[in-house]
Parts: sequence; C-alpha cells; structure tokens
Amino acid sequence: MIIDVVVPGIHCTGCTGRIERILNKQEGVTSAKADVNTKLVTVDFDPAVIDTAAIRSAIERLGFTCEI
Ligand SMILES: [Cu+2]
Repeated sequence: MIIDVVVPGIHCTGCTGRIERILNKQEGVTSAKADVNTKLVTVDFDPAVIDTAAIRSAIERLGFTCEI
C-alpha cells in the first residue's frame, strides 16, 4: 500500500533525510521518499505490519506535523 503524507514543515533536504531515515527504519515500511518541493512523503508499506497512525507518530516524533 502506498500513501502520500503531507508534511508542511519540510523546508530542506535535511528534513527529508531525517524523515526518510526514520520511516525506513520502521518494520513494515518498504520505502519512504520525501520531496522538499511538494512537501509530500510517499510511503510504501505493508498495512498488515504497520498502520498509518504509526507512520504518523514516527514523523511527529521528529517534531513535524503531518496530514494523512
Ligand atoms: Cu530542513
């Protein structure tokens, strides 16, 4: 399953790198790609292993707000 998460606080490649790193460490996430221009984080994950709430809280733990 692939979702796009809007993270308005993304402002540079430092942000995208931190978000991608934390998400790629989550069990059940196949890939995560954050775009500094669109402020979208595209997450490919297995919904049987991780849910959108866990993805959201992983991003929020970095200090970002997000809209799923
Ligand atoms: Cu940044």
